[in-house]
Amino acid sequence: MKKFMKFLTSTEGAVRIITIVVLVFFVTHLTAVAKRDKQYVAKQITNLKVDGKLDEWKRAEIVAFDELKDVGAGLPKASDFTGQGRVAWSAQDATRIYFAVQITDDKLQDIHPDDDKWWEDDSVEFMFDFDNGMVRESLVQWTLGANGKDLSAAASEENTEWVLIKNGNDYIYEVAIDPTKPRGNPQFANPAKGTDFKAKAGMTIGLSFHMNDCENGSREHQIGWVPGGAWDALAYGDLTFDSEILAVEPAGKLALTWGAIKQ
Ligand SMILES: [Ca+2]
Ligand SMILES: [Ca+2]
Ligand SMILES: [Ca+2]
Ligand SMILES: [Ca+2]
Repeated sequence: MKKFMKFLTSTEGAVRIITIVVLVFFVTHLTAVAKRDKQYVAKQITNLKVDGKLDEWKRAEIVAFDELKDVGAGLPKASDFTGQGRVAWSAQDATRIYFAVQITDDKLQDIHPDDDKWWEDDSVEFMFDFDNGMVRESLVQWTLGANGKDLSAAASEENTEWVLIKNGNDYIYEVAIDPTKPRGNPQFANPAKGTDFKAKAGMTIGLSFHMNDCENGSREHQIGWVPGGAWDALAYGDLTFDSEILAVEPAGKLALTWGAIKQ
């Protein structure tokens, strides 16, 4: 006992005890909160229409694509590249993740065929760490070409519903990705990851979404929501699914309810 008291009152003992208390605090308190530097809290949109009209997204948080990733000497001018994105989900459609991305880009580069060097054609990438492995091997990549057609990496007709509306230099992507459906390029399919994905309120996965802005034959910027390498799992943000419902199907459902009330 005396020995223990001596240990307690010694500097070394005190440091050890404080260290243990701090560690216990971190383990018990911090595992439930954000694991990564940035967090996006995705709310629900029921009956999403993938039509390029973003009415149902009005209340969703907008994040800027203003962080350089693998490529770029500095931030581009607004006219060269501007981007922003939103994320949502629905408990009624829980194997899919919804995205709205708006891009302004002055020159469209599309010089490679579908699924070939997609990072050197203008494209938006959605990358996930479904099981929070925080290592490269955990990551899965979807790449959607700014030509409105190319589906690359893990993206396939089966697992991606999307439209791209181009109006001059302005692009609107509306996208629903279903990681449980068959994947595209086998080399990027990473079939062990996310194939049983089902979102639920309170769940967190890793996300990076960003644009490859290409022109003059090369990729000039890779720029998105979180800084750091696209394949660096530690440079992702937390995507957390929240139960709040932002929007229901606008016109149709409302009209039906009103019709039912009137009868
Ligand atoms: Ca829509
Ligand atoms: Ca550009
Ligand atoms: Ca292409
Ligand atoms: Ca471009």
